[in-house]
Amino acid sequence: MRRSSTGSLTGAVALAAAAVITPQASGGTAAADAVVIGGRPVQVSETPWVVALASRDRFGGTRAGQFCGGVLVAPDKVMTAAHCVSKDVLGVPIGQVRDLKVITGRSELAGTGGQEATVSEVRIDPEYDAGTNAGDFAMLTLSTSLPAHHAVKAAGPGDAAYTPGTSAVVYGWGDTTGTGTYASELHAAPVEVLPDSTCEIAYPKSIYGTYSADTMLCAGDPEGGHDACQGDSGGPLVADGRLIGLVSWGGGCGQAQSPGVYARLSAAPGTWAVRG
Ligand code: 4AZ
Repeated sequence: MRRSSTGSLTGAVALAAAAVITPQASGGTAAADAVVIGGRPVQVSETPWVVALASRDRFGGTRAGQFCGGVLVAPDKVMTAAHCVSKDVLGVPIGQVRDLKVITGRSELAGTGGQEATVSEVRIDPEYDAGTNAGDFAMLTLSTSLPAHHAVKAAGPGDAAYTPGTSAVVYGWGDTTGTGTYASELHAAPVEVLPDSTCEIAYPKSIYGTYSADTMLCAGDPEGGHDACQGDSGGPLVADGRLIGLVSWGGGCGQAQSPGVYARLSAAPGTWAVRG
């Protein structure tokens, strides 16, 4: 989640159950989200469901316009965080971002590998609350389909992968240091699913958001050092080969007392049919 330099949440996204993107001119720039702390470079060929959201118009061309992560959940469906497609992040309403792309099959953002898919539709969870960060889910429909085996399976409600103590991996091109060092190569960091009580204690109506296990999942490194960070938002948290979360928010990056908060996959809108 992007926030102002004072650490408070900025702006609110106008909610729409479904907004069809229409090409329109856009101008100006907005700061990008970015990160993975304590990770290692990985090849997206091993994890073809990890995708980058990009707009060169909004974020410039040096890192192919990457500003968030996403995850392929069906041949033509990409899940990301609702806040990633908010005006707060984009600087303009999503419908005005005419060059929104989903980059697949490219580990190195400076390279030309893989594909850049266009997006035909953006849906935001109608329950998304930009104040608390609850329901931080969005679903993008791609104009072209990718191979079905590139999609990841999602963990349904009650899946053992949500159990605290489970080892998980978070993926992204975001900040690798917490000080604005954006990765140009995809990184992955090991974290563990933490008890909800850990995030309830860390984030009781905090300036960053309010933790609620209804739609959020707590994960991190109890000792600090491994975490998602700015620019990783919308990207996948995977455990036992199944998608359990999307990078959503947290207080800073990589600090033991401030775990990462993820959108809990099992709480995504039922009509989106993203269960494994
Ligand atoms: C962000 O600003 C962000 N450490 C994402 C994840 C975390 C913190 C910030 C979790 O996009």
